[in-house]
Amino acid sequence: MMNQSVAIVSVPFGNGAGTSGAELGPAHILNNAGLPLKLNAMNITYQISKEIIVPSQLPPIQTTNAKYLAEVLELSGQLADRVSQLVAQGTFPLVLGGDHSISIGTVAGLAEHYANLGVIWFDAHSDLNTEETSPSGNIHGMSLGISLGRGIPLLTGLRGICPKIKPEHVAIIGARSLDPGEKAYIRSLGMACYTMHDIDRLGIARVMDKVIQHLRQVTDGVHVSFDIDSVDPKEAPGTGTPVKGGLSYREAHLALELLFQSDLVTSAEFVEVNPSLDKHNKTAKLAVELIGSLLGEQIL
Ligand code: 5AB
Ligand code: MN
Ligand code: MN
Ligand code: MN
Repeated sequence: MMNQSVAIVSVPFGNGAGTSGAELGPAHILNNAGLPLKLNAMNITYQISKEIIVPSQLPPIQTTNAKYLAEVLELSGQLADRVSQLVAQGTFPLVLGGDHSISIGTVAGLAEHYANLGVIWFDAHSDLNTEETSPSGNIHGMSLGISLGRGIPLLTGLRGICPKIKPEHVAIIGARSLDPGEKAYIRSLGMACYTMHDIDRLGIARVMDKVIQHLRQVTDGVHVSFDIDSVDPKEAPGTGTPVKGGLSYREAHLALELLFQSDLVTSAEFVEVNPSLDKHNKTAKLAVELIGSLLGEQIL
């Protein structure tokens, strides 16, 4: 049983991604795929927090290679405020994206409460690009790096805490598409990055056991940042940057079931559901099912 009340925050923001549509994710997860019904069936207490107001058409900020920086900056500040308030109120923040750039705000809000925040980053990608290494200029491919203090100072310096998280408190799970600059950065820091190769060899249960055992010793809170593209496109077709060879339906569920059992997780976000690219709302429904597993849904 979840012993905390869940606070759902909708963030209909898609400007951090190269393909539009992720901004429709929260409405589809809540209304079409029925997240409230799932939580009711699980007897989870929850509140639907006021939707974040998404900025648009702000005066541009000059950058070398970061699209919609002004919008991402404004959004991140708002979301950080909200997440920080929700933690202060004792609720469990459940943030619905939106593209993965929103994690910049989520993590900034969490960092005000956790000096040693753990982050489990489920993703086909590592989102560690800078303006210099990014092939696209899309900020959703830079967001984990920004929380680590790498890249655009306006974003890394948000709320006066930099870095928000430490590399030894991060675990990337499901990676299979890394850019050269990201690989070099991961290697140079010796950051935990469980690729699909590692998951094939060890099995997802052993990977999760390692991650949980390590984070239990070194962190004071754990945030799960779940990019739906970590799951194989057969199960999650509705996402902007799909990569074949991802987590199976059962691997994704088992990973989140084990995280529930660990009792370590203090917040979560589910991002990159893109209803415009989806088939029969399959990906939004998958997100609802996965949220169920993370919050303790039992098979028996
Ligand atoms: B996502 C790519 N590495 O930087 C880039 O979906 C893709 O949040 C980033 O993981 C994908 O543009 C960002 C090629
Ligand atoms: Mn991502
Ligand atoms: Mn991704
Ligand atoms: Mn993506």
